[in-house]
Amino acid sequence: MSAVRPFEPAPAGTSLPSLASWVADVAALTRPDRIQWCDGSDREYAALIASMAADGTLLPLNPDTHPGCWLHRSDPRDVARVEHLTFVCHADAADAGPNNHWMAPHAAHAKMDALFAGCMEGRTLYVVPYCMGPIGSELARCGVEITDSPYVVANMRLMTRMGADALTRIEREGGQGGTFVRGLHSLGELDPDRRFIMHFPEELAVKSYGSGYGGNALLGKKCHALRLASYQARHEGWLAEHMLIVGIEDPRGDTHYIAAAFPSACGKTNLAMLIPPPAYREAGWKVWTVGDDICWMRPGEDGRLWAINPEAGYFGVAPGTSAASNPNALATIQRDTIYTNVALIDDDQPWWEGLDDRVPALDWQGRPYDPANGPAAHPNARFTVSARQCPSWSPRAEDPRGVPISAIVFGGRRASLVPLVFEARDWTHGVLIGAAMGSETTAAATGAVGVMRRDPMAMKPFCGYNFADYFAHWLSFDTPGAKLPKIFHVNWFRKGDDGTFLWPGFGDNLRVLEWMIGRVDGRANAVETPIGYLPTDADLNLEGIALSGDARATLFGFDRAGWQAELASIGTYLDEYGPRMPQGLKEEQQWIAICLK
Ligand code: GTP
Ligand code: SPV
Ligand code: MN
Repeated sequence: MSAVRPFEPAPAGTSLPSLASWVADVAALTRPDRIQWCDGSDREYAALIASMAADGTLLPLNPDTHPGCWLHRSDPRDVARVEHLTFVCHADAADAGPNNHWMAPHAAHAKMDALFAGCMEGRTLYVVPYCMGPIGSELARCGVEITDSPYVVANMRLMTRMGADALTRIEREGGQGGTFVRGLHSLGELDPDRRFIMHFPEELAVKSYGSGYGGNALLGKKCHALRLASYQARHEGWLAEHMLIVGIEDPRGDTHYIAAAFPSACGKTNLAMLIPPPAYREAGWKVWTVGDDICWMRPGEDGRLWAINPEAGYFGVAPGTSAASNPNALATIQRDTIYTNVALIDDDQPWWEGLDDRVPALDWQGRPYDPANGPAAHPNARFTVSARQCPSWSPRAEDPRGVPISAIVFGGRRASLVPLVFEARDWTHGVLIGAAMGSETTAAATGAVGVMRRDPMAMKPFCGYNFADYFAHWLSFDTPGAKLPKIFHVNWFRKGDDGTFLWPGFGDNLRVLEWMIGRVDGRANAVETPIGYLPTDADLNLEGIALSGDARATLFGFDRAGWQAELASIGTYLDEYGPRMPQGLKEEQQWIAICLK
């Protein structure tokens, strides 16, 4: 690596007094050696990368195969979100709900400020202004992250609209009495015992200490765009959701936009970048990626829900990404990508389980690869990359109005019971289907993997307030003028007796989306059951895929006894929220339970 070139930061400071005084207060507490206001320029990014390459934070990857790509090895104790250390600090504990860890705001501030005291000595304090959503969009919201991690700054540059334009918007809105989210982050000592992610929804603030990883540290993502935004959205009449947004263009040239909520590491990035099966491609089907993780949507004047992707990049799961499963993602990450915790081939190419059958030389910790140490890449190894590099990137991702949503899809990892796809009878039923979502846990958060838990709307780790109030907010969209999307539930992860997935998934998921669009347009058939409308295997185009009779029966079947037990379990879950749970949702659950008798 060449020597670090000296870099002159952009003229420091801001014309917004509230921002200037917050930065000054944080600097007085954390005592950094220097302060750098980030402008988001290429030059600034290049200088950050060069300094991290010089100190070993980033390792160069093979420049012939992966130009502009870098590897970061995180602290081995810091590899995923930490739900047990994540708190939502409302003044009233009941507002956080049983779905969140809670701490009183004054106690949380005191705890965090003690950790932050002097923590940036010898370090640079970076001020990172960012915008979530297209800069000119009324749906977009801004924030400022203060961090002492150059890795976080570089990732924020890829994941958000970061820099001078965002600062200009923050200053303009601030001058008119507007607010911005204040996120304070420090790597601290990367000690799991001194690690907390604290949210203060009523103050639009986040304090995160002791982790440099993903959703713990890139505060625009889960902390702002989901936990704080969901709370803001409730008060302002919109929705902030853990959903991908994908446009499906049919051979006539009509595009339907679909938003889908799957829990972490359950297939959002893959569905958002789907490549149609060959026969669909030849017929003229196209897929457009608007977003792969987060969706902000609100009712438009026409009564439909209009959605933006607040992010500008992907922080995607590497393991499992291959030329067969997700060629669009693989093409996206050939250049200008930061890889975290992947393995290396002997010529410094990145590698992970499921990529291909080459043999890795070094594992994610930089040790010579030995299968006895576990997988070569960490199961939550990730890539960070600008969304625009994706071959299926939709230019509508920059549309300040967003895109109109035709269908909302919920889904989880369910080895048993739950069929491939079914449709809600109406909005209230759809909200119940979302509220009742279950899924097996994944490596995206620390803790046991493969444990079935309720993960309503894929928001269990991300809803910034009481789920009972959140479900009530969802129900409130069903107003007389509303033209709401149809709601569906999918399960790509149903297993057969031999433990293998019954459904081929990935590109073939388009067959299921085609049926949904047919339902939205009133063309496709379904059978009514107590759990909703189910297609038969004849209602989907299954041409060209091998599915045994048993697999068909399981994927399109309806197990009455199994669902009776499931509805009882859903009822118990809703009751955990006490009288705050909307009556309409409980009545819906009780009605379905009766129909199943
Ligand atoms: P987060 O970024 O954590 O929110 O995850 P995500 O929801 O975007 O999940 P992603 O698309 O990255 O998929 C996670 C894992 O699920 C990868 O290992 C994929 O290969 C696998 N996967 C995705 N879609 C399918 C599918 O249709 N079928 C099967 N069997 N596996 C899938
Ligand atoms: C998730 O866990 O849902 C992610 C990755 O998208 S992280 O940014 O770490 O939250
Ligand atoms: Mn996610």
